[in-house]
Amino acid sequence: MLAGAGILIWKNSYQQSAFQNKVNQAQTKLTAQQGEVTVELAGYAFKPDIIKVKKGTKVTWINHDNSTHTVTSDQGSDINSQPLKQGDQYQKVFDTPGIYRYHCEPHPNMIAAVIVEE
Ligand SMILES: [Cu+2]
Repeated sequence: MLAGAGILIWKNSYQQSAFQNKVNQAQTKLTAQQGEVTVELAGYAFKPDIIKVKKGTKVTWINHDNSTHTVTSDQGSDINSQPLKQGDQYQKVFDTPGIYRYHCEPHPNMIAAVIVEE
C-alpha cells in the first residue's frame, strides 16, 4: 500500500514537472489572445490546457462532460469556480500578468494554465 502511494506521488510529480516544461515552452511559442477566450472541459481535460492572453482578457470555461468538474487554482484562490455540471460556465477576467496554474478538484490529473501578459 505504501509502495502504491509512492508510485502515485512519483507519477503526479512527474506529470507536474512535465507540465511545467510545457508551460515554459508555451510562454515563448504561443501568441497572446485578447478579448474573450473559451476553454472547454471535455473528456476529462481542459482544452486547450494552456492559453496565453493579454491582461484584461475574459476567459470562459464551459463543462461539456456529464461529470462535475471545477476550475481551481493550484495555489491561492484567483481561479475558484463552483462545481460545474454539464453546460455550466465559469468566467474570470485576468487583470494581472503572471502564470496561473489550475486543476480540477475531483480529478487532480486535469491540470492547466493561463499565462497572462502585459
Ligand atoms: Cu474534473
